[in-house]
Amino acid sequence: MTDKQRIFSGIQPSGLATLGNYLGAIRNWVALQDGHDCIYCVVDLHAITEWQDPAELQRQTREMTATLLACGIDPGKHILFLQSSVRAHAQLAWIFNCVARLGWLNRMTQFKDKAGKDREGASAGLYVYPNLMAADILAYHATRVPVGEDQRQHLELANDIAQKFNHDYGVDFFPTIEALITGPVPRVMSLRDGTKKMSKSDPSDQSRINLNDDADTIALKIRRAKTDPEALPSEPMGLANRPEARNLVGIYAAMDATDAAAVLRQHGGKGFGPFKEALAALLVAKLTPIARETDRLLADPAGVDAVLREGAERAAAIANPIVAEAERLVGFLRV
Ligand code: AQP
Repeated sequence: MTDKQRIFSGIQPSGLATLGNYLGAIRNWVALQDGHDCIYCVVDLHAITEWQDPAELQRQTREMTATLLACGIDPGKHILFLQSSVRAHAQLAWIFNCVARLGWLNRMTQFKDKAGKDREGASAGLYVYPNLMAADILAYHATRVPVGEDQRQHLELANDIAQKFNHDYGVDFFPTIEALITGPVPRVMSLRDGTKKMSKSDPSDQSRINLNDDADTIALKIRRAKTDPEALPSEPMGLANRPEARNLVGIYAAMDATDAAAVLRQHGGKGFGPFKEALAALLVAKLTPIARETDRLLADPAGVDAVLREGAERAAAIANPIVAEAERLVGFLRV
């Protein structure tokens, strides 16, 4: 690694990567490889904050890794690894559990969203998830974290933890983290409900485009995507209070590297039928090469595992000394 700014980001193997993960995170991760030292992590410790079938978790972990490689993550120049294989994450997270305040965690909206009405039934891991996320980043002294808009609150909490640690132990040890929230579509919404985020763990497969969907599946999901009875407006202002239309136009614009105004200049005034056809064609053209490459990589699971193994060694070489120093600062006796 060099003295370029260090980037850290992670993705949960809690399902197959979705179009939301791609536009909100992965595409950006690939672009950031120019000009930064990047550490990208498949975060299985985070995934088990909600129960995962063990065999599925293993399968999804390999598949997520292959998808990241197929999208263009370059493990030759950067680091791609599995969170549970670098123990430093869990070790630092414990220290952060003791630094973070309950009041801070109580404000986290993702916990409220994910726990839903059954807060008492949620795992303690889900509650302290942001502390582990802070540890993921700060174990590498990473300063820039590309995430979707929904993760901004967790990054603010990570900075609160870093500051309190520095203050409590009278040091200037952990750096300030900057959220990199970019891309024309900060939040991709469900195809079944334009007010809900597209999620890999949504029970309905029809709610999302998976990066491994084939052409027919993509076309069918887009054809069935919820819309309203009006024609498409000719200007972005006309998308107000039309969450499903706004979402589809936003996806089109992001996939075509343009903006909503340009999409509506071309498709405004018409019904959703022809627009959905054009959107499906665009998604098929951009996503099916990724699915093909993912399949090619998965045909050699040992090759995918080797990428993770080598990545874990390089990640541990950075994180272990930083976490050992944090432990020394806390006052753990090493004999
Ligand atoms: N719908 C989305 N729009 C934009 N960005 C998104 N991200 C996720 N969904 C969208 C971004 O993807 C990155 C990795 O996410 P994650 O795997 O850590 O967990 P998540 O945000 O909880 O994603 P999911 O798909 O909704 O997973 P589940 O269903 O397991 O909870 C993050 O940068 C996230 O912002």
